[in-house]
Amino acid sequence: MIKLYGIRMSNYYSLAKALLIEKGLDFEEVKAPPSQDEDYLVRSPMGKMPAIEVDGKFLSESLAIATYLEKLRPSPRLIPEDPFEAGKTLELVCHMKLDVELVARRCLPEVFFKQPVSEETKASTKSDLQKGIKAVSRLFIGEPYALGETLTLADFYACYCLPLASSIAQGMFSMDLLADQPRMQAVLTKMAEHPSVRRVGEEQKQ
Ligand SMILES: N[C@@H](CCC(=O)N[C@@H](CS)C(=O)NCC(=O)O)C(=O)O
Repeated sequence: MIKLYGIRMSNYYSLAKALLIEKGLDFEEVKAPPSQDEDYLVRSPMGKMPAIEVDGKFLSESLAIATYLEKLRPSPRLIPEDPFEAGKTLELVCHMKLDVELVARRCLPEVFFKQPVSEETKASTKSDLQKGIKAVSRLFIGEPYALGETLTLADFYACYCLPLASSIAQGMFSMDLLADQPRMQAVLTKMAEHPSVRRVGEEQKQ
């Protein structure tokens, strides 16, 4: 059985968990807060969560995990079979991950843990975040899902990247990151009711 390492409050742990549920795979959750201890780094070389264990072997990075799960259990398909559409899905995933979530994360210590970040960091975060959300907006072209009529991996990344970035933008800059993004808002509303995502949310409260 697949083991999922991390803690439930993590957005990327929640994403990996939602994908395991979506794919109908059996898995066991192992509580493992991030650490730089050697036994943790064996599972996840940057000491981050999530990581999974399969037959005694480890895999970290949510996108690597998502790719593995897609190959392991192709149905329901979350990365389109068409090569170009598959590329477009991963393109959108990468921009949400790298140009929105990861950028907002620079100010996470101040917003969530009252650990001040520098004025320089705040300024670069604000401008990079505005650029990142515009980039994502250009690619977020579908309805009712991010890329059209079919649910894809991009919808899961939207669900677990955009709300975190939005809370940080609100807490740090009083900025409503999604104010002019009705498509993103509609996807977040739809995904909040999606069964695997709901289960993750319910179990997070336990
Ligand atoms: N690129 C990684 C990011 C994972 C990540 O940022 N995890 C956070 C929790 S949501 C973490 O472990 N942070 C602890 C740390 O940075 O030391 C992925 O996609 O899995």
